[in-house]
Amino acid sequence: MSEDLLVMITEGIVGGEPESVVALTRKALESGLQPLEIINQGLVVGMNIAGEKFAQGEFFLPHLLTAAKGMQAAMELLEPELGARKQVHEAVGTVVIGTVQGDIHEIGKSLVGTMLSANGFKVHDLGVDVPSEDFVAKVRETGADILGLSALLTTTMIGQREVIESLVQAGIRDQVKVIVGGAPVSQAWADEINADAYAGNAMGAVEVARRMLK
Ligand code: B12
Repeated sequence: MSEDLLVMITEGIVGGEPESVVALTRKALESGLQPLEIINQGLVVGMNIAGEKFAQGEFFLPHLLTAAKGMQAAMELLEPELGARKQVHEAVGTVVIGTVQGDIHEIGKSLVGTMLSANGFKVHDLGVDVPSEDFVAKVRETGADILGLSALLTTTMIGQREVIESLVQAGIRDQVKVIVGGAPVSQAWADEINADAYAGNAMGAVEVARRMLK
C-alpha cells in the first residue's frame, strides 16, 4: 500500500500532475510514511526519470517545469514535517547556501538547506543564479561557518571555482568551509577546485557539515 503510494507519486511527477502529487503526498504522510522516504523514494525518483526523458529527447522544458512544480508543491507539505520550522535555540553552526550564477535549479539546493536547518543549523538561503560577490558579502555579513554551493549544469560548475577564488581574493577563504554539490559535481571536482567537502545528497550534506564543525 505504502509502496503503491510512492510509485504513484513518482508517476505523478513524471506525468506532470502537481495536484495529484500533493494529494498523494498528503495521503502518504497520513499513512505513516516518513517525509524522507517520500522525498527520496517517490519525488526524487520521478525527477530523475523526467531528467532522463529530457536527455533522450522524449521530454521538453515544459515537462521539466511541471515535474519541478509537483516536487516543490509537495515540499511545501513536507518541509514542516522535516522540522525545518522548528525554533532553533542554539544553532549548531551558520550556513550560507545558494545556486551559482547562471544556474536556476533550486530544488536540490533548497532540500539541502531544509535538511541542514532541520538539523539545527542556521541557514541563509540566497536562492538561485547567485553572483560570486553576493556569496562573499553574505559570508562576511553572517560570519558563516559553512558555505554551500549548488550547481546542476556542467556549464555552471565552474561557478563554484569562481566563488572559491572570490573568497581567496576577499581574504576570507580560511574563515569558512566550502561544501559543493549538485548532480554533475563529484569529490574529484571538489578536490580540483579546493573545496573543503562534497556531498551527493541532503543527508550527506548534514553529515559532512556536522563533521566539519567538530
Ligand atoms: C527540474 C529540472 C529543471 C527545472 C528546474 C526548476 C527548479 N525550480 O529548480 C528547469 C525546467 C528550470 C530546468 C532548466 C534547465 N535544465 Co534542468 N533539470 C531538472 C531535473 C529534471 C531535476 C533537477 C532536480 O530538481 N532534481 C531533484 C533534486 C532533489 O536533486 P538535485 O538537484 O540533484 O539535488 C540533490 C544533490 O545533487 C545534492 N545537491 C544539490 N545541490 C547541492 C548543494 C550542496 C552544497 C550539496 C552538499 C549537495 C547538493 O543534494 C540534493 C538533494 O539530495 C534535472 C535532471 C536530474 N536528474 O538532475 C535536469 C538537468 C539538471 N537539467 C539540465 C538542463 C540541460 C537544463 C537546461 C540547460 C535546459 C535548457 N535547454 O534550457 C535548463 C538550464 C536553466 C539554467 N540556466 O539553470 C540537464 C543538465 C545537463 C548537464 N550535465 O549539464 C539535466 C541533468 C537534465 C538532463 N538529463 O539532460 N531544469
